[in-house]
Amino acid sequence: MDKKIVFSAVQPSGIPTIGNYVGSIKNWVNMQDEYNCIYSLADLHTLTVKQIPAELRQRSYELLALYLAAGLDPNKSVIFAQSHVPAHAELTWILNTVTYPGELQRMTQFKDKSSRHAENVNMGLLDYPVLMAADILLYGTDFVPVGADQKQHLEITRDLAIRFNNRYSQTFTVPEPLIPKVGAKVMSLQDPEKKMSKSDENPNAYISMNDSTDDIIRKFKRAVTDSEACIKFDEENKKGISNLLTIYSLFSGMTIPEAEKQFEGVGYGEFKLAVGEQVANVLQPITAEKNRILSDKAYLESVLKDGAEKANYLAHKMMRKVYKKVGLIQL
Ligand code: AQP
Repeated sequence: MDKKIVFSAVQPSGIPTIGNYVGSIKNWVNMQDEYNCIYSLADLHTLTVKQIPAELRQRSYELLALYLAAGLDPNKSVIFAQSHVPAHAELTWILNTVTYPGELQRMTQFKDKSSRHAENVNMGLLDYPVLMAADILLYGTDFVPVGADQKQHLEITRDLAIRFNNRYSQTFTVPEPLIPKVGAKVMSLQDPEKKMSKSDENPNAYISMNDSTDDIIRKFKRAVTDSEACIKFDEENKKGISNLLTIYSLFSGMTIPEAEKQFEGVGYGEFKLAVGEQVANVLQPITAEKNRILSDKAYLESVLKDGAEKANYLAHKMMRKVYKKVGLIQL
């Protein structure tokens, strides 16, 4: 039987956080043998928020180096930049013709980002989910490993696929999200009501995949918790501590009950230090490997070139089918 297809992407909108890592990239690595995996740098999506061009370019190399350091293998998976495959923008246009503005205006991310970037509420920000739907549908994707924040965008992707198929006959596979049971939503260290985001204005709110051991430990020491002095998982009443327990469990391989047991009777200060040290121990070799790969631009560009070739081949095939279905002349 043919392997199922997996697609996912991260935006080079900042240095990825441990949220991006455990919510998505880490899980991608384990899927490479079982599935045909296609992993992208969502650089076109990143333009929906104002960027400094030179920084965006550098962060794109950084993100690619991180993919490789984390264990993505260009011999097993297609790894490419979205902007190197014009079909992503082409399919977005076609899907726009079956999308209603009201359904985009209702998206939580759109509401959140337009309030955070009130000076730049652009069409791209509104259309973000349609470009994401195009990313996914172009490759006949079966599964999309993402964090919980992207669930709503996956739902609209499914709606658009079904709507297009109903109007023009069966064309797109309707994809399923794969959301991890633990780590689907790592919360901010400064406001545990909010998810951890790489573009947060306050660098103490997130642990980036570039942070030094000292930074990591300092940020965990400052993490907002509560005054109860009891290390117990309770997402309703103890959001900060529950978030730290989740992070500890993800980086130590322990279950949450095992971690609770380990820290029974321990003070918050000691607990936060242990979480920081554990995270730093896991990140340190990945960061070192990322920096090593990053110094070899020629290698990074060869990976992108090879990935773009493979992705363009697949995407072009789908676009021919789509253009035919909607009634455009094929030459
Ligand atoms: N806090 C999180 N916990 C678990 N998973 C997360 N993801 C993001 N934040 C968390 C997952 O990471 C993948 C890539 O996300 P993205 O770069 O496409 O955009 P995003 O979801 O908007 O992530 P950020 O970090 O919040 O970026 P900015 O700050 O630029 O908006 C997705 O699978 C996402 O679910």
